[in-house]
Amino acid sequence: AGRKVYVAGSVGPTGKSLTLASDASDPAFRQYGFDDFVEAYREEMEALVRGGADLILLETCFDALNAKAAIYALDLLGNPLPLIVSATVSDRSGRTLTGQTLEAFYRSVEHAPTLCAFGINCALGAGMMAPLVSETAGFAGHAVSFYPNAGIPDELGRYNDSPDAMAAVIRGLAERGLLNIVGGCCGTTPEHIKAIAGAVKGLKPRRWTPRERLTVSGLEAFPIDRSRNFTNIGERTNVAGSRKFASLVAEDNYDEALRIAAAQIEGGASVIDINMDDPMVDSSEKMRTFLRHISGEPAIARAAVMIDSSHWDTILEGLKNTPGKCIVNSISLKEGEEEFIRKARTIHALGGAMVVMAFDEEGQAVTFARKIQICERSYRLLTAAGIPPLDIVFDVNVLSIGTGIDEHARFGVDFIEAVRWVKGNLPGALTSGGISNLSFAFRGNNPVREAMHSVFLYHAVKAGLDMAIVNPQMLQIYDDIEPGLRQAVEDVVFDTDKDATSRLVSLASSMVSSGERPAAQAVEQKDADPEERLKTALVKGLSQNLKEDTLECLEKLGSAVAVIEGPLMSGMEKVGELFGDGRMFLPQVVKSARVMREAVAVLEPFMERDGSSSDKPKFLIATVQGDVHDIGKNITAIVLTCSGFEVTDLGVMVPASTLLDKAVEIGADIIGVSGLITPSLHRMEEICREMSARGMDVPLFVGGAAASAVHTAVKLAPLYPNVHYGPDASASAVMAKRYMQDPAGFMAAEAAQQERLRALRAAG
Ligand code: THG
Repeated sequence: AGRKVYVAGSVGPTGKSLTLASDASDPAFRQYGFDDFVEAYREEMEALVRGGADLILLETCFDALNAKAAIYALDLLGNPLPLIVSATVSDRSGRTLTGQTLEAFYRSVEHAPTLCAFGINCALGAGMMAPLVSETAGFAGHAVSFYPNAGIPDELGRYNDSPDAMAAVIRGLAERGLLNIVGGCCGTTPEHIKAIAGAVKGLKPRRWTPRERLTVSGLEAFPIDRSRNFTNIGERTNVAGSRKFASLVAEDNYDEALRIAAAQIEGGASVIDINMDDPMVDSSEKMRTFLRHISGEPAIARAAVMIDSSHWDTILEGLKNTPGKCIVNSISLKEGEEEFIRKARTIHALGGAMVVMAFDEEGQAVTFARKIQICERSYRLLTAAGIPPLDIVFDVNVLSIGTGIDEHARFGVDFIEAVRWVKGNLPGALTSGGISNLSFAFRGNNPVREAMHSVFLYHAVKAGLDMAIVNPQMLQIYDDIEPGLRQAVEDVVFDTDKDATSRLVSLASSMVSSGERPAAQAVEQKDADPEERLKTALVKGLSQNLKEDTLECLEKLGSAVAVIEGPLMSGMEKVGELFGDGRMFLPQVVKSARVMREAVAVLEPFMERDGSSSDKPKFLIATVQGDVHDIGKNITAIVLTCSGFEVTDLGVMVPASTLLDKAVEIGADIIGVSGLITPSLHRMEEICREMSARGMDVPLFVGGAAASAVHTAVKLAPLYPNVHYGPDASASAVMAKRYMQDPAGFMAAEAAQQERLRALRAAG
């Protein structure tokens, strides 16, 4: 028609997540790894390129780690085509399914060399997504795309946003200059696209500016912005820097190890340095396992990660298991230019920023002159190799001072001056340093070490230091340091005179070592009664005092069942409520379910043992045929198990006949099926028909995003009377309990409720 039309090769998110654990009891297990995804995406994209696509559209992304694998696959193909990355949000929190904010997600993918646009698709319909578009336009250093679905499917699986309604929302956004590319996703028709195209005709596209700073991310984005003070990188999750962390990792005690990470973040760290380089352990395996555990801990996963290792394989393992924008620590010219550039390119292709140490073929730079010479050379090589200056973080080596050795006297001041030089001469590059190295000479004397760190950091930040690896518990406010000590430290840092060190040493020996200050306390809730404490633990996903609180509830309430049905169920109900409101997001829900499981494990020995486990009611669960979504189903299975059911999980894409045969075989008391996509509603109808045909009377619970109370009442119940809608995992567990206690009462109440819905529906 005389128009230029481009064809995008669509690459989907797949039905699997690299970030979320598929088995909540084994947070480090993944069915597939990063390399499997890279291989699958490479094959798919290569075919699209060969087939003549003009660009690649990586769409409906719900997991940034999946997206990073796709971006890396495109890189392996030589980045032959422009790329659009389109994320999707899964609930009203406005986050991806894995819990990332849209900006955190964008920071994970903005490194893609041929990225030409970033945006959102699918999801909640144009109206509910409009605020997310304006949010995206606020941070994206690329063009912004937006192609929503025609609203959320209604109870009968229909998309109801009209072409005009959609076009009006999109026009409103385009008029505000927020959009570059528009279109329609699920449920839109040629009429919708026509209306949208007409509505934006003649409007000016959004203008954008390339990024000006490094922004790292975990579940949230953290700009490295000196106007907001330096970025605090927690040092305690380092096996080489903490005996305690080292022994926890060696024992695979990840619960406690995670607590150390959490304490860093509570103490102010927005990035945590993770180092597993213990010669006695497999550091790649530990890196992978620890990072995967972090993915299941929203309070820790919110922070960004610094992957600290001197083993290249461990660095790669770290990059392949980090959903956010991370920083690799470190590379250097130690092994020559070729290795240096090769590693830098790979880190960049995998989405990491990188710490570059002031090392070269000759060794570590200790003088000001050598530090700046190596940084200058590194910068030149890296930028020529296509590494963005904003992803380069120079570390000009914090070395120990106050050692009494003359050659060490200028180490402090040379670091500070080299930082100033880098910031003044290497545009865009950032600076970092490991502050605790400074005070090794005063090991065992924490008050002096704290004062040294605080004074040094104060001056280094003034000179331009962007970030520092610190122990947040060993920092003081500069002005609060006792003036005599502060002066003595300052004299050593700036090497004011020959006697500076001996003055500090004699001051130090007159001070009593105080030992490490206690770590930040877990939420204090001593006053609350034990039920309240248990409920809070569940809602917040905290397991610190879980055992004590559970046992106290047991004593107070008299039986394990009373504890499960009381505080634990009411906690799960609260979780369901918060999730429904968008005030909690999925990884937090999984965390809560895990706490529930732990609490039940504590109660298990106290459960009436007068029968075997076969006395437990049997719940058969599956995702329906044609649907691969199982996250909600898995949570439901966990919650049910924790509520005393024996759960048989048939997995995903389960045909009606397989499901019902199994139900008969095991004598299921309840069957539960789940589905996220609209066609799953038809599969549920089919199951109902089949159950009637077989003359079954087992209750069928339906759930998942596709299901609804109205669809169940209007479409399913006429096919099979004993079908019930479960709005979420905790509600389903509560319903299952109610049914088991009083089947007739439950069914009567449900039937009345469904009748009301049908009457309302019939009345329009
Ligand atoms: N630059 C970069 N990375 C680094 C460093 C750096 N990573 C490692 C290190 N230096 C920064 N991390 C630490 C961690 C702990 C300590 C010092 C630096 C430390 N540990 C105590 C000690 O050894 O006395 C505590 C020991 C314990 O608790 O067992 O001081 O410079 N890029």
